[in-house]
Amino acid sequence: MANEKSDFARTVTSFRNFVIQKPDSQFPAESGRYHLYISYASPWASRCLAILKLKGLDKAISFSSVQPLRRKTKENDEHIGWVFPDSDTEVLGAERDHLNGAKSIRALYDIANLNYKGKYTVPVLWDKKLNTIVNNESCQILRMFNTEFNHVAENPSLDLYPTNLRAIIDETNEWIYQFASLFDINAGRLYRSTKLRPIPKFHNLYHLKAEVCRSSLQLLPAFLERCPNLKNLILEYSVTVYPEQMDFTNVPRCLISTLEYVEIKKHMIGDETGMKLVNYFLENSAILKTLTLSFSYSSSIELESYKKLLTSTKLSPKCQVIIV
Ligand SMILES: N[C@@H](CCC(=O)N[C@@H](CS)C(=O)NCC(=O)O)C(=O)O
Repeated sequence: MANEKSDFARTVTSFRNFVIQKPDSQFPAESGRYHLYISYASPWASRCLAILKLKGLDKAISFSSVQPLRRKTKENDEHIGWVFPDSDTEVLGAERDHLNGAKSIRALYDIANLNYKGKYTVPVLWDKKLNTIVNNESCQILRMFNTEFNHVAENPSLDLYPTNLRAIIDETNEWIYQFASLFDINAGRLYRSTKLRPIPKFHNLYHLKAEVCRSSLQLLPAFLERCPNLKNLILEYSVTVYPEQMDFTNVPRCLISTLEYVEIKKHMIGDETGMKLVNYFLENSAILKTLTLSFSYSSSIELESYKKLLTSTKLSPKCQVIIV
């Protein structure tokens, strides 16, 4: 047995317990026992709320949201994180923490484990009985909501993780994590990961708004190839790539058969990449109806060169170029 003095406090970086439908388990699936803390500004937390609603678990599992903007969580350090408002009326959709009286999500993690050393993230699935965090990983919370609360769900037969689709759901989920970390952590990761594994196919993706950076711009044709039904594309970019680094010889299927609207929002002055991108869409999109270009800043010379596009050759004869 470990000696109390030498036994060091292990650091905790995540909570990965499972609610299961067994009355004698540590976290049994009981109605009214669990609370989901979310932020409407978090996609990970919002997907848990979506499943809670779709399964009809509103009466069985309560939920509340923090304020949408993160703020300082303690006087004596610089940490910025999710905070609760001081009243239920000051921020639309956000409420005070009626369960624990916490001022921040960080304070909830402190209640659950003072040795916690990870990030203070949402979603958090909270056990009101044991006063602790059950799980803070959205993907696992989704699985619990899908299967473990069916005896109290209004839509118990709705299976959002059916056996025949599990492989593709898991693959897409994995990819979305990598894609999200492109913006959060490291742009190179997505680029590398697409070299290791194929990009999943997004059959039902009709509208896409993407902020592109250096490596994701290089990946654009390969990504569009996996969106066979894309109709509407908005691209916003604020970095420039050497035009010769962009290989736009590949023409994805959506350009030939479904893409009707493209909008390019550009925040750079005098870069050739933007022009190359615009030409790529004009020369290769067979049924394009409108290509809109908007600039944050632009020189008059540059604007003139873009205006030439109004009369240049387009694959789609009906395509209108709009410069705003
Ligand atoms: N693996 C987690 C990621 C959750 C996550 O990163 N949440 C973000 C909001 S989208 C967060 O709460 N970040 C707080 C912070 O970084 O301080 C999940 O999917 O549940």
